[in-house]
Amino acid sequence: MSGVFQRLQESVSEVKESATHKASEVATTNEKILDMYPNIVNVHQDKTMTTDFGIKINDADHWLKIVGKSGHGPSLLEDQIGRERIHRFDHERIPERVVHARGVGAHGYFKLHESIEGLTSAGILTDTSRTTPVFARFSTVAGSRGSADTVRDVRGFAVKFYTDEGNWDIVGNNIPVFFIQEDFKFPDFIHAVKPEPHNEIPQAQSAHNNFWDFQYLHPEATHMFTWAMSDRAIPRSLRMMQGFGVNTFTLIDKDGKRTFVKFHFIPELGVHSLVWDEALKLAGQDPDFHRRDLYEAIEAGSYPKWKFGIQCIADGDEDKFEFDILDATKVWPEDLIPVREIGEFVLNRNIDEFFSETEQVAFCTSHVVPGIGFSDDPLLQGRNFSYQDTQITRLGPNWEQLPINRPVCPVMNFNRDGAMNHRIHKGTVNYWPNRFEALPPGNYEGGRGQDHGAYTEYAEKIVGMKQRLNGEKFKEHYSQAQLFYNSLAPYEKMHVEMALGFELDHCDDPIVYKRMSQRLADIDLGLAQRVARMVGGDPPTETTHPNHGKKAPHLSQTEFPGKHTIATRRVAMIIADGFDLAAFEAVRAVLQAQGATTHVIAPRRGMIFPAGVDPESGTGGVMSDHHLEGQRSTMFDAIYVNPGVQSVLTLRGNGRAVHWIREAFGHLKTIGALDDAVDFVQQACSLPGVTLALDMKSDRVVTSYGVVTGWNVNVKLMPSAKIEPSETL
Ligand code: HDD
Repeated sequence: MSGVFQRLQESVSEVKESATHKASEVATTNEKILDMYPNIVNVHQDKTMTTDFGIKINDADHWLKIVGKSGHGPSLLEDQIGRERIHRFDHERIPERVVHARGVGAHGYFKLHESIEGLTSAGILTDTSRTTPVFARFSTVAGSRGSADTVRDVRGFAVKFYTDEGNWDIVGNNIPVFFIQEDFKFPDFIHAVKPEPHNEIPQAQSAHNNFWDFQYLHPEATHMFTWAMSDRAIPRSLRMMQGFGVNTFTLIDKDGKRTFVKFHFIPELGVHSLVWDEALKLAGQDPDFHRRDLYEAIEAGSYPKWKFGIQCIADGDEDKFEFDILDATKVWPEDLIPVREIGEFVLNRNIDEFFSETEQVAFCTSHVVPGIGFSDDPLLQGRNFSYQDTQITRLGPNWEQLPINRPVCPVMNFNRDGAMNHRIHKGTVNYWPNRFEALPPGNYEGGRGQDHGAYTEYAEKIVGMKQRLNGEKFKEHYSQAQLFYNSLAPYEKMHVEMALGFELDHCDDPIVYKRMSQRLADIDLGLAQRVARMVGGDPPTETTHPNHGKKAPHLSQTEFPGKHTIATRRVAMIIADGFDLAAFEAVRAVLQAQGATTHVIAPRRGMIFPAGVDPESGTGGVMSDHHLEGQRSTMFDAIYVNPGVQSVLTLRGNGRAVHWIREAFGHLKTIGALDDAVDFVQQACSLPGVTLALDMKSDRVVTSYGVVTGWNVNVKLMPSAKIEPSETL
């Protein structure tokens, strides 16, 4: 036995070593990663294949058969090794999440910069010396697990904080409001947005009759669908989205005082979006665009970072606002209730295995730690019920024991058994109270009450009638939809209009698009008229809810430009044989020095020879990463066309090269060019009605950062890090 024991010990330390052999892995190992070590199996080191019950296998390729003369023969059911393989495979799938099925996750940490001791007793929000491990999962909502990343949809933004006092989950979105006010309507809402029941069409899209029928029949959804039609629903990167807890929670201080709170994550890189045409194309060209982007950024050490902020309303002030602060279809405008930034959240480690981490991670809004509580927000109340329940279907009753879900602090209670229980409880009793406990019931060691660090509900006296209704202010649905629309930049408004035009065009039932054309008048009459004309609705001439004309800061994403940086942006450098090597190397050095990733694109993949180098020599060239047909401009933030007489001549005659430039121009991307390539770029972009203002000299290099959000505007390329949308066409 001692030999077996020794082998086990060795294998644990082997795993520890191998799992940390990369410097980046050592640097990013935290308490949660260490907690998961005993479960990590290193497939590349364990060369001996065994069955699940541990015996070594002598042939991992063939079923046991009775082999006749010809080498054929029936397979034998007695082959327990073969049976195990196939049976195990037959049961690999678990139900995908009923919503948010497609997602991607990563590990990281949370660091508090400013204690909010006056508001909460939560250790994670008061102890600035702590670094708390986190796991985040970003997702789309409507699509299946295999759907595309860049669809128009809300993005889930779920963060699990493994605190010293237990797990705290913020299960938020990248949009601060929601479609419905009560969880009661959630099943109807999700049925309406998912593919239609008779033919399961369309996948991962809201552009269909049922979704818009639901939107019309639920005026409370108006604010949220305006956000969902904005650029927020087509993010450039998951690293460039805001996160919102959406629901109203509470903070409870050590004396039991309560404060209403909303949680915010603000990305260091700013909020940026794709343009719709790009998003559509990317869905086919690279369905994993966002997943890949996150993975690559973390691998490259460009760790995505968000500031963590709170908005607070004191207990007693909740009725001072036009809106109900517990209504999840309303924002708390930041000019009224500013966001206080108190910490940061960083993702610095990729997962080791998708299924066991990203697929098995499970969040619950009801998972809060002492010092954080709920509110009577009816949507939150229902969510608190739903998440725990859905995890039982998806993962089984012991889902909280799974490595990715278990807390890093001790767990002790008398919950027992159930499928796939992994804990082995030592002791002769499994009930409470029991004869071994010295303390009277309710005073289990550690005890109750804040003094012992236990979770204590806020004591609130409630007197009321049992009824199915919400507060009066829940009945107002259009004021904040107007506020949001009014606060957008002109091109953002245009995008909302185009998005509505696209979506309603996909509805073929006139009841749906005609009614919706009327509803839009409750946001803005002009918007409703323009959309109605596009989609075949009857342009409304009046509205019962005229636009109040008010605006609020921080609703437009242009308010969140983030760090003005080219870092982590993808730049395609286009060359062909005969290119100017000196220019190429100079530009590449500048781009890389600023943290951009450069990708060489040429008519073929392989060595591309600069001017003056004989291709026959087979050396002295630059290896291209891709050929022009293998990738598309949509996959890059900017393109740069390198000079060189022969190179430019070749590219001019290459339809795909011209398409790259035109498409990038149409998507308002930075296009850099030098010398003779400038003329080529200008000509390629001289589409009817479009003029390209290129302000570049050969001695200056464009180092602008990637995408601006806009459509049909002229782009002026500046030699400095700046892009200016000029007049709209
Ligand atoms: Fe939900 C998953 C966010 C309302 C029921 N939700 C889920 C996820 C996110 C959100 C990010 C994915 C978590 C993950 O990555 O595993 N949901 C929200 C937000 C809402 C919201 C921001 C509004 C404020 N959700 C909501 C309601 C209900 C649910 C009203 C039901 C009453 N949500 C679920 C669920 C899911 C879920 C069915 C599916 C998978 C899961 O929980 O773990 O329980």
